[in-house]
Amino acid sequence: MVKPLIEPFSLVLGGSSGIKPYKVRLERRLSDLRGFFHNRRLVEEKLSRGENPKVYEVYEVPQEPVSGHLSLASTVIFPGKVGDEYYFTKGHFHEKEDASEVYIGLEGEGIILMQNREGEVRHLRIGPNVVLYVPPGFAHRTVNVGSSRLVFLAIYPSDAGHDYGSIAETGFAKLVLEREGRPVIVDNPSYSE
Ligand code: M6P
Ligand code: ZN
Repeated sequence: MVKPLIEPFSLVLGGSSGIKPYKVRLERRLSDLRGFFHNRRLVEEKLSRGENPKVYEVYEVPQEPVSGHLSLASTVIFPGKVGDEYYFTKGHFHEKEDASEVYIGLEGEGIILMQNREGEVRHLRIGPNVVLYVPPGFAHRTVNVGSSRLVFLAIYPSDAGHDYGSIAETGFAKLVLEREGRPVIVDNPSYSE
């Protein structure tokens, strides 16, 4: 018999952190997302005025990065935009190409952009009671398209790894922008394959 590495545990959903208790808290501000929003000039202008708003927070319950374990994380994306582009997470591929991920919507309204290595994009809505499957091979970015916090729980293999480099280099092929008060998905003019 293999000796279990850790004891079973449970978490409670809800509250300001989305899950409780959590182990690690990360925050991403506008300055951490330099180069990610399509209007880079506007980002630099805001930063030079001393505006560096918090875009999202991640509350993690990570496990050892070994096969068989699952890590848990809730993400809170604040409402906001840079120009007409809604706040979003950086987005990443998994370093382990066969690692998938499940998202469970807790609060607010969002769109998950998913893009494979061929640059094909899929998108799905997330919100309370939505369970969403990100298959292996798709980079994933979450966009808050509502006027309140977007909160969701993510469950993923703890050895999945985050590859941010590919997305930082090429961007996503689609942008989620506000047009007449509603989100629209448009081609990213600066996407490079
Ligand atoms: C979800 C999961 C996490 C991820 C977080 C923020 O909770 O996918 O693994 O870290 O969103 O997304 P990103 O790492 O792309 O900034
Ligand atoms: Zn992931």
